[in-house]
Amino acid sequence: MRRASLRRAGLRRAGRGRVGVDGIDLRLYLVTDRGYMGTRDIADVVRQAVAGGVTVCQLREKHCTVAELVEIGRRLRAVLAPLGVPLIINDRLDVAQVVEADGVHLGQKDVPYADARRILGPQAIIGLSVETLEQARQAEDLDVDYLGVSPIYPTPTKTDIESAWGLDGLRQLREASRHTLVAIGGIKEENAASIIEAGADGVAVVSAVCASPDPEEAARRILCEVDTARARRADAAGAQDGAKGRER
Ligand code: TZP
Ligand code: MG
Repeated sequence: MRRASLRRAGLRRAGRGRVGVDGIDLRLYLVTDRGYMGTRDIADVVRQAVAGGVTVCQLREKHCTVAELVEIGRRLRAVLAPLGVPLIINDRLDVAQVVEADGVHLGQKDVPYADARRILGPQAIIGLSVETLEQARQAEDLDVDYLGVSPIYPTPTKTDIESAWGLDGLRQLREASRHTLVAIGGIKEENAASIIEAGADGVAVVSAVCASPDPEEAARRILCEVDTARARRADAAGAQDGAKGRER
């Protein structure tokens, strides 16, 4: 599904600093919540957020029927596919299939990863939430496209959580996991850079963009923080490699 969507877009987003496997750009991952959007239409908010630089979008509407998810999913796909921005569906493989989304995001209590991969196929983007190091260790054997590090900080957007990773937990996870890490939970412009510095490859946001009166500007500012921190990290890694080279 993913390749088809990129083909439809007719572009590969060259030069945007892709993150993740197989060309998926996971730097700024928008997760929807209409509860934050007031009377605004979800497709308009998503369109604006993408104009600000959102690189991937997950449809996550906990209070919708399946029929509503399909209807919204189709509309979001029509917005996102021409722009080459992948659409991921939270939890539900059936909705992902019906709307021809690019993939699905799974929690620990959803359909097991192996079944999702078997059903959706090798091209699908499949992400998995991890809440503990133990879950991350189990995910080492899985060919997931990314791990959702959930949550970094406690957040009113999702309250059924037992603990939060914090920056120290994220650093530990970075050491322990081979996967691309997308951090989520309490992330906003002010703390995005510190989360990248602690080892995340990208950040996922709900309220920081969905509740903003200007989703485009909100996304732009967060992406700027992410890119600046990623560039700093790359420079630091380059300097370290250079020092090692001189030692030899
Ligand atoms: N999973 C872990 S935290 C979270 C989800 C869906 C919600 C994050 O919301 P916000 O508003 O970006 O803190
Ligand atoms: Mg779930």
